[in-house]
Amino acid sequence: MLVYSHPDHRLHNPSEPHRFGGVLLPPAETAARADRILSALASLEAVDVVCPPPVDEQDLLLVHEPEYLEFLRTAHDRWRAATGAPADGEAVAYIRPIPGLPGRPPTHVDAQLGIYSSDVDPILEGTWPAALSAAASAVAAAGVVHDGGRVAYAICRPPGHHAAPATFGGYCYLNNTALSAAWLASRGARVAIVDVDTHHGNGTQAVFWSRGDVLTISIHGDPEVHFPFFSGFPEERGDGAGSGANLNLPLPTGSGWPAYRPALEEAVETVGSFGAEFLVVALGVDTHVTDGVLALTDQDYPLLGETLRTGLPTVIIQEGGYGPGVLEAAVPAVLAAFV
Ligand code: Q9C
Ligand code: ZN
Repeated sequence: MLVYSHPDHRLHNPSEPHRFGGVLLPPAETAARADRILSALASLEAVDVVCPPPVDEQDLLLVHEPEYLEFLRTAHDRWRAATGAPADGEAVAYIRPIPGLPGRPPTHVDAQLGIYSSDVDPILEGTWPAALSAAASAVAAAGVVHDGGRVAYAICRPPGHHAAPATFGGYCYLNNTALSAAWLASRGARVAIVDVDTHHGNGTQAVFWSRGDVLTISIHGDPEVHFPFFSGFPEERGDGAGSGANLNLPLPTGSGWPAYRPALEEAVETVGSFGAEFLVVALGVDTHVTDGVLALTDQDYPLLGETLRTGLPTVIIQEGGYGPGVLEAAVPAVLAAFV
């Protein structure tokens, strides 16, 4: 199996703790995650790890607003110039507009951080090149299946599925999953996305909300009580040409394989009835019981990989998965079962 990984991911390695649930927590989405996946892949046969070529700006524009891309590219430099922060400083939003109040589009980088982020994620000096490197892996993997390959896996980090056309959040800056699907769709294909990360793929839903050529399905922990809270409910079905082409399958907190499996089977059936020609899997393994949202265990991931084997050419994009041992066990298990 062809696996894409780019060393520039290390340029985004946040270290500043943030307050969650009343305590300061160190960042969970760190450079070590990709290393952990790479060394775990050594247990698989016939794995070819390659570095992707750079991604074209035109391909990023299939998903993201030009102003947003320009902001991501320049934000850290502008933030340093405006604040005197050091090169290793982490720029984080601390102000957002009051809904309904008139105002002007902000020009100061501190205000723009509040416009272009939905969360408290930082922008580091290397965030832009790292995000570009993940997008490059996602688009290269799409190219493989477009050219007749059966499967390709992209070790994307930072992850992508919480990034919308013009916002970053949930550790995500460029939506790698959406870029891979949009690239295939731009070649005229019908594409389905099945997002098995434990959090709703809100950014991906936003990207394709009004499009009928890309089906988006997300299985996730109940957004009433879990990140990203504001979306992921079953009544969100898409709009206009995209009406009916978005499917959310939230599950109660603590759901294990017995509840997960029917949802995954419904997802796979929906991919079939949509008439998809390609499948893009947003592979988060934060569904593991140790991550506290859903409750899959090591033995469930081979079944998950098997169920995702639809016969369609498939791109697998890495999303979440953090806890000790989880990436190491779950990612090779899914890939081995899929192949
Ligand atoms: N206890 C992905 O899995 N939650 N993003 C912070 C910490 C943020 C997850 C709460 C969850 C983002 C790609
Ligand atoms: Zn997640």
